[in-house]
Amino acid sequence: MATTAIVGIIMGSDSDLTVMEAATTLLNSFQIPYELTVVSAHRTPERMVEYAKTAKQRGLKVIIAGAGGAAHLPGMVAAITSIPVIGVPIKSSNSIDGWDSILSILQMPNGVPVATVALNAAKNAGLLAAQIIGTTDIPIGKMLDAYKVSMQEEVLKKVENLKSKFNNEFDQ
Ligand code: RP5
Repeated sequence: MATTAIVGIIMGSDSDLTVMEAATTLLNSFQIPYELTVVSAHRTPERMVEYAKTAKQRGLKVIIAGAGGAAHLPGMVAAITSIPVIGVPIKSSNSIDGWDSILSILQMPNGVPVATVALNAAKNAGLLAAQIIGTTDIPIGKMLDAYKVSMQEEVLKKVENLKSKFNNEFDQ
C-alpha cells in the first residue's frame, strides 16, 4: 500500500471541514493515503496555483476540492492541473441556498471538467476518488467490489425486515 498521499483534499476554509471530513473517513476505510489542507481560491490565490501546479509531481492521482458560495476553487484547480478534480459544493455561511455553490462548481466550460458531486456529498467524493484509484490499484478495486456487495446485502436485509411487516407480492 502507498504511504505518501495519492489523494489531495482541499477546501476553501476550515469551516468546510465538518462536511469534508466524510471524504477522509471514506478514504481511511479503503486505506488510501491522502493529504488535507485549506486552499482558498480568493484569499490565497498564489497558494492555490502552487498547490495545483505541484500536485502531479508530488504524486497525487486525484484532488477532491470543496468550497461554498462563489465556489471557484475546484474549477480553478482543474484549470491548472491535468489530474482529475472532484468538486464538492458546500452549503456554507455565504451560500444563498447551496445552488450557488453547486452551479459555480458544476457549470464548467468545455475542456475543463470538474466531477461534481451532490451538495455536501463529501462521502461520495471520497468514493469516486477511491474508484478512480481502483481502476489501476487491484487491491483497492477488489475492496470496492466488496463494498458494492455489502451495500446490496444491507438493502436486502431491510427488504426482509419489511417483508415480515407488510405484504409485497414482488418478494413472495
Ligand atoms: C468559501 O467561503 C469557503 O469554501 C467556505 O465554504 C465559505 C465561507 O468561508 P469562511 O468565511 O467560513 O472562512 O470560500
